Amino acid sequence: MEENEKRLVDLVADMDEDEALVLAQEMLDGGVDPVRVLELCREAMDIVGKRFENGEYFLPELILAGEVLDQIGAMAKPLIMESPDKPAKKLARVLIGTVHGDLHDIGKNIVTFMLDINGFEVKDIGIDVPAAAFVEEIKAFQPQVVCLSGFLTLAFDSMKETIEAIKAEGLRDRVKIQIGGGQIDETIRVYTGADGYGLNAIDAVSFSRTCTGG
Ligand code: B12
Repeated sequence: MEENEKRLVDLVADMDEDEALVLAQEMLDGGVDPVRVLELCREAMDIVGKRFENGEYFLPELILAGEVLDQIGAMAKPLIMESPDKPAKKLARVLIGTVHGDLHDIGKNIVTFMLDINGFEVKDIGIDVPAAAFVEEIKAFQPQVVCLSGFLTLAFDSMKETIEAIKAEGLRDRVKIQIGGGQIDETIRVYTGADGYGLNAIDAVSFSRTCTGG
């Protein structure tokens, strides 16, 4: 990792909001890939999470970290949108939401944004979404892909319930389901009954492309 990259991770993790924003802007102005800048922020969030687990940080720090990330996201997103390989027409419909019991949405918002600029028609139904709401939206919006996001461990059960509800309504064969956020792996994918899992927004785009031939 380059020196500036490491400094950005440290500044965000150390809650040095003003300096973090200045450095992020400098890096973006200097031509650093905005997707890379967002990835560095995600790494910083892992450090924030560990400090929270260890009792060094508390809820206010989690909230502040989320705000810093939102602000850096707002700087980076317009630059990602200028990218020349952006497809002109919408490819397929993707429904996305954070499952019930879970309020984390920064990662979901990045995934939504990346799907959108990569040509998918994305409907984001927010946070703490009950299984029944996913079912209704599948009926109304008719997506080819459903993305379930969740960061908490308890989200795994909500994802499983959501997929079971989709199955119970006879809609399971109509959609490909991908899960993401937090500590998700193949074991969790099997547990929840999803078709795939992803670790970042790029995985979400690749999965949706593969599923829809886009
Ligand atoms: C910011 C934050 C918050 C903010 C959230 C603000 C918001 N608007 O989202 C606030 C303060 C609200 C919060 C609250 C809580 N939090 Co919190 N939070 C975090 C923190 C520090 C960062 C999360 C984040 O935004 N990361 C950055 C984004 C960009 O990354 P991401 O979410 O992983 O998303 C990427 C990928 O996962 C992926 N992705 C995401 N969704 C999807 C979907 C699909 C389909 C795909 C393919 C990919 C994908 O792509 C994204 C972009 O690359 C994490 C620690 C950490 N390790 O990150 C703890 C963390 C998630 N929180 C935690 C906890 C415990 C809580 C609280 C219970 C605290 C409390 N005592 O109240 C509450 C729970 C509230 C609730 N019911 O949800 C724990 C969870 C532990 C667990 N295993 O369950 C963590 C891990 C901290 C820790 N180590 O203890 N939190």
